Amino acid sequence: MRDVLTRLGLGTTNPGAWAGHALSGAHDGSIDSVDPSDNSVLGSVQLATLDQYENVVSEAARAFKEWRMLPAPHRGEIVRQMGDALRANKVDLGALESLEVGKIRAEGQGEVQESIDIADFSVGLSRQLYGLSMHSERARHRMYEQWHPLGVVGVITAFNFPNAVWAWNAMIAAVCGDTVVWKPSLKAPLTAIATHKICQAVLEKNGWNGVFGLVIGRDATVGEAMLRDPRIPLVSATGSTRMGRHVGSVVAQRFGRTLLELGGNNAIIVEPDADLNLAVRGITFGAVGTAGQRCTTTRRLLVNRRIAGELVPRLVAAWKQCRIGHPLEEGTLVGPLIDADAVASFEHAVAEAVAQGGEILVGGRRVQRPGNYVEPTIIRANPGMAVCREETFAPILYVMEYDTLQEAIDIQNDVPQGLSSSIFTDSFRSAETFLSHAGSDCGIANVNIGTSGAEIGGAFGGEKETGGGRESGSDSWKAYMRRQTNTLNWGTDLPMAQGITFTV
Ligand code: UN1
Repeated sequence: MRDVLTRLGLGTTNPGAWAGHALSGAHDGSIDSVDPSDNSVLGSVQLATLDQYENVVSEAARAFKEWRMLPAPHRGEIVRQMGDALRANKVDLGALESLEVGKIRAEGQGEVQESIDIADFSVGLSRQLYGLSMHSERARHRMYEQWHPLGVVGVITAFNFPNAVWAWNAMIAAVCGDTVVWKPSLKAPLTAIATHKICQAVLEKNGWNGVFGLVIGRDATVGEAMLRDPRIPLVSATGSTRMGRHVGSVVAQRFGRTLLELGGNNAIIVEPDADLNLAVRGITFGAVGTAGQRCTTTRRLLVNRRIAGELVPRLVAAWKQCRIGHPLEEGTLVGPLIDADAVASFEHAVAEAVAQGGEILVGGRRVQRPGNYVEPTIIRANPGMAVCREETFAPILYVMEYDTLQEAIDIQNDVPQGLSSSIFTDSFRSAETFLSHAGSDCGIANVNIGTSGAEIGGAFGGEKETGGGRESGSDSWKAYMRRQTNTLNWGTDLPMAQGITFTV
């Protein structure tokens, strides 16, 4: 199973700083990459020093000056080749994710597919970085806007999407003319190194170095340096709300930009007219998929009281059928949590829920086997319970009953987070109410689809404590560029705007 490590060029000890090429020499200690299915060590990574961080960012800043001059469609052509390189390595990279973060095989490969998709999207985008043109109020004047590359983009990623979330940022940043320095989670360093090497090989073949850099290091050293670095005009960060609050305030002090994708507390509303076959499947994948470790995971189920007696037992039965096992084993639907801390958070949340009046309907315990396995869990809850307002990165679904759609929408919106949301209904009126400005307050709102598994073509992100950023599709590329408004006078007079006369 572990031959993928060799095939992807990973050794037992791996350098943690890359400015295109590996930066060897001094290091700030090392960390182990640990297989969460049995807590054995997959390999170790030498952590980057501040000096190495300096080198990576200087390389990225140097490369930016040249990369931005390459026409965007030519940058897109290189990104197209990266998409092909990821295609060629999809099976191995997906398996590496299974080993390093515990995703089941289909989800590991699904994540790499997201990276391939965003590469394809970015290739098209490279010919479409459109600005508007406006009618000037002055005669013989032309006014328009253009989008220029921004500079070095810092990308901070979480363990749970150790490949695709980088790609959402890096592929788009690359066609926009930016260079990228990536600081991945210390819980998924090997996936980052393998991904970097695959894309770097493409850049090198095309004669480029320093366009993508990788710094695997401690938050307190290289992380803080990145936040305070005036050479990095944009920091795009995925992680907890606590982390995002820090990133946002530090970067704002230097008037840098942030793109934040933070915690979610996503709910599915099920109306009495819903197709329950769809609902059961959507809720199960949403809550149990990735062992509840997606930011888009379904954490709350709001079910109309009239159908709760039918839907909830069906979910309990489905939960019992979800096979827990090694992520690469055929038939496994639930792999391990990332580490022992995650298991402790799961147990803490379950205990809190019970103490606050919740009732466990299925699951609730860790699984007695090596590794960090827990049982997918359903807890009957009520919206007043404090634990239901928090994001616990584990497969726990809180079920609450409601009487009217308005009540359900109010409960759904009454949490600090605002990432994803769904309604299952066959009523046009209920669906439109949910999607209206008086409905879901989330960045993503779906009908008859679960909360997770968004396509890359749409803008991805959420409101409130989710951070307000939008990544991946639609016009998210604008975050990676700076807008310049240009007004040109092709006349023989100098009229002022607003009708002002000012003659000397
Ligand atoms: C995340 O968990 O940080 O919509 C990203 C989804 C995936 C991305 C999740 N496309 O579930």
